[in-house]
Amino acid sequence: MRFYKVINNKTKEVCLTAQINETTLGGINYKDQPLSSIEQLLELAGDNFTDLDNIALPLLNSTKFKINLEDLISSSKEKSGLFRMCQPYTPTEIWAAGVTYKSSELERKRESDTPDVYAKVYNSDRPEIFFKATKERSVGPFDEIGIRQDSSWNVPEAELALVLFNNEIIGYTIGNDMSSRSIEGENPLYLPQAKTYNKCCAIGPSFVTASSITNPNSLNIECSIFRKNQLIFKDHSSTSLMSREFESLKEWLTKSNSIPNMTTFLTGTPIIPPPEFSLLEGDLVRIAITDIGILENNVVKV
Ligand code: DO4
Ligand code: MG
Repeated sequence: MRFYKVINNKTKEVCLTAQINETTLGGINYKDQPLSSIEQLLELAGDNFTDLDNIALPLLNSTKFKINLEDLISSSKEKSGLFRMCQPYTPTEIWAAGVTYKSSELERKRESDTPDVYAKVYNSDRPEIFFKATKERSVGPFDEIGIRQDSSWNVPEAELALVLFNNEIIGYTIGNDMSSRSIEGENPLYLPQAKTYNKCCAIGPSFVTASSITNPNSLNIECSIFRKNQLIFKDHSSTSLMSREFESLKEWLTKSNSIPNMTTFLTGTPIIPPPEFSLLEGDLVRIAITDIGILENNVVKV
């Protein structure tokens, strides 16, 4: 099942919805009250937290609240209308893995004065894992994402993100691991500054349960960038090209490291714009992943 969180702009009420069919979302009600979050649904699920679809289905059947997905996308984008979507849940901590695709390894080696560290990590058992963002540094669909004032070379990174609960992968979303290539390229020890700053990560638009994605290893990832309404970059790839297993990444993240429920784990990017490309303020980044949707954000300097 694919879940979205919807806010009523007037009353500020938040409602958890799930996709009923191609075009329609329905609110999830429990005892005639609307649920406001996936976290509430997980609480209801108790030990059956991996079975969210079956728990949500009867709660969805009795729904009175229905909204057209395209209308919700338009009103969220244009910041008009009664409803808008927001982050599908609260990402308590955001972590990320890097150099998990050959394309990423090749690009890091190109940008760096110390290329061998990237070749080593690509070929090692232990993956590169870094703390990416607190929830306060992350944004949702149609929010602004940041590029740093002190960075001259900035890119989005389109990534499949795992959502973890009780150390298990309970679902997926899209993550944009915004990155400064000039800062990271100067010295790999600057990685935390290249990766973590205000508005450095976008999450959304939906939370999709693990059981409703039959094969997370064959999802298409597409990234497009628009400047003044013109498409200036577009590329696509697939999670099938990843060099590591999602379960294994999760095992490495959780070794000697307790993570809170709803930790979100970005799994690395297969798409990197060419070296001459850098994001500018006002650009629009659109990331699409099969079965999850489209995550769209405008770029601002932070
Ligand atoms: O080593 C730098 C980070 C790599 C990364 O974020 C990625 O491959 O997605
Ligand atoms: Mg990345």
